[in-house]
Amino acid sequence: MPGLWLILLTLLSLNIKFAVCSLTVGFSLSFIPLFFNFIFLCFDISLLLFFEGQLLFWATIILNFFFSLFVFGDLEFFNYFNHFIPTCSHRHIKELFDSIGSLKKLFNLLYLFYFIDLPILFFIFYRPLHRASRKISISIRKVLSVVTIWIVMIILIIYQYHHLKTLPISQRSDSEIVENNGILSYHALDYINYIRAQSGLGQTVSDQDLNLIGNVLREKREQYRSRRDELFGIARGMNVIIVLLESFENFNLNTVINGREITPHLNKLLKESLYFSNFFTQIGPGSTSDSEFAVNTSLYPMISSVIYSDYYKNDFSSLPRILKKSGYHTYVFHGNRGQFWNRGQMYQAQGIERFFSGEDFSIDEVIGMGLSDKSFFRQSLEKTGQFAQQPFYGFYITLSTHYPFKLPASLDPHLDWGGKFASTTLWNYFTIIHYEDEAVAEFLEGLRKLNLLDNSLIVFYGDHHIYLRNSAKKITQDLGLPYHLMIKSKVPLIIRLPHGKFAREITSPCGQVDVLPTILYLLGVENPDIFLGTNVLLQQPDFVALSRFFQPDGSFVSAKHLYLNTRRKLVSGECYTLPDFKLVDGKECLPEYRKVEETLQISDLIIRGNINSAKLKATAQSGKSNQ
Ligand code: GP9
Ligand code: MN
Repeated sequence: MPGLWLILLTLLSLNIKFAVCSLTVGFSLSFIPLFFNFIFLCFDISLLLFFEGQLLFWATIILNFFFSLFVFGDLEFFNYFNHFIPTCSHRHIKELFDSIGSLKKLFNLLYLFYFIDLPILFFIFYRPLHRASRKISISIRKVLSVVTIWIVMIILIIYQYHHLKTLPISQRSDSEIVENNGILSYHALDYINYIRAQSGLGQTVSDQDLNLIGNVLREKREQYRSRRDELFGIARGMNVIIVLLESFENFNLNTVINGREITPHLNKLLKESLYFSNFFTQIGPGSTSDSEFAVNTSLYPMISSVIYSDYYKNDFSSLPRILKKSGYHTYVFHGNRGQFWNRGQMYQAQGIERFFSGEDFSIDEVIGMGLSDKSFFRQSLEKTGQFAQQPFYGFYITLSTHYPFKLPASLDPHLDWGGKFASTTLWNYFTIIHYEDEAVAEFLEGLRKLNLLDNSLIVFYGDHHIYLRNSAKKITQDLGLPYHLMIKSKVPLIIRLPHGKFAREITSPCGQVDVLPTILYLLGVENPDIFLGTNVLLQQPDFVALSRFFQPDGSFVSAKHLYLNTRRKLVSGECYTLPDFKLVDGKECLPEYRKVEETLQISDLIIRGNINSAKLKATAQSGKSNQ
């Protein structure tokens, strides 16, 4: 009897923990998610019925501990990424830790609550159960009960998996799943999607969804083709040089501290470039790699997959592939090891002719995670001069400005004009950004010497903000910037046309998915097929979906609104009017929010279902012949 009590109390306490976890991060609770959580927990706990005595005691305590750890992990993860732990993350622990820097800053003592029942249960049940013999007991009654629970559970998962596909596309986000079906349903469905992706099964996309995808993509194409100005094809046939600036926030540019600029060279570059001053990061759990993905494919990074690892076998229509068709040679340069974010495999699948990774560089000067950017640029230019056949696409990924923002003593310029910022993390960051600014100037000078500066389209963009979650407010206050979450999602996008022609500032809000159509327009590509972004040179995007990993999914900026889906339920999310940042009723953002969710889910389906133009054409054809 004490054994059964222990099982029941464990079941109860775990249900409470999952419910509290949901509430803590802002989901509302209703009967169905609670019920689904209950069934999932019964499913796992049912196996304990076969144990008795000491064995039952220890098995229950251990199971309880692991589930508690799971809830705790979910909460910690949510705290940082606004999302519960996706299945894919176990393969990326190293990358995630490198990104965050340290988990210590996330820890909250209150979360020990999730373990409080363990000593209590231990204290109550240790004696009675320890005296009882330790054994495994199997009876027909127990087997029948367990099998029944498992059947109910399996039916429930299959039902949820299929039911989800019948919902309007805008209501299939992970947050809707957690809200409507509970945390454990989210994990189960995410696990199924992950296994399908890993086994190459992909996802079958219904004809109805395929038609919707086809229509949305057609609209995008028509929008792209409908307007032209003198910039169309201005860089036709030129080299395309893209520089990814690691952890580079937009607020570095034009910031003056005690009369000195942090980025004097980049500020000069802005004056001879198209400068997109309201450009947002849109990364997912794949961090830097996701920014590469968004820029090169104009699809949105996923919320629960590292695309570079899970979908590298897809036929993405990416910038290097498009350019390859017009005779371009394609190269990537990065000073870190080639397998980080599975880049080696992804690039191969993306038609990159040669990936120069850490293994190809002489690591003669180290900053933070690896090769210093000055040395990286110097060696990359040597390789470019030596190997690159023109026209070429070159993607250069920097590294030195990655957390922990520390220059080794030999390279530290000891900038003495920090004033009140001196010896703060922000000043360390600015110091390293100042270093990066010099590195960029040397790179541009190197391009000039190679005669590449004025026969290339040169793009600089930031991959994501710095992960200093709690100090963002202070930073912006100190800098005298109006504090807003918008600030920390903003990164630079700078496009230099030969001889600095057509330089101007473009203030429309835009994001990383908009880079591809914008570049293609400058290169004069007539008819790109799959892309979800907008050519920002001629049109203001309807919305910019903010990073799904750092803001709750569905958050966006548009010309009229900023919507932060902070409390999950749309009505309790924060809808601000722009440019005055006035908080208004969440419902005002509803129509745009639905459009954002629809686009994000379409992007997910394109990736999960490996939808390419051939597939879309085939559906359109079969649709016609069925009519
Ligand atoms: C690693 C570099 C940094 O190679 O691109 O990655 P991050 O941690 O920012 O994703
Ligand atoms: Mn990065």
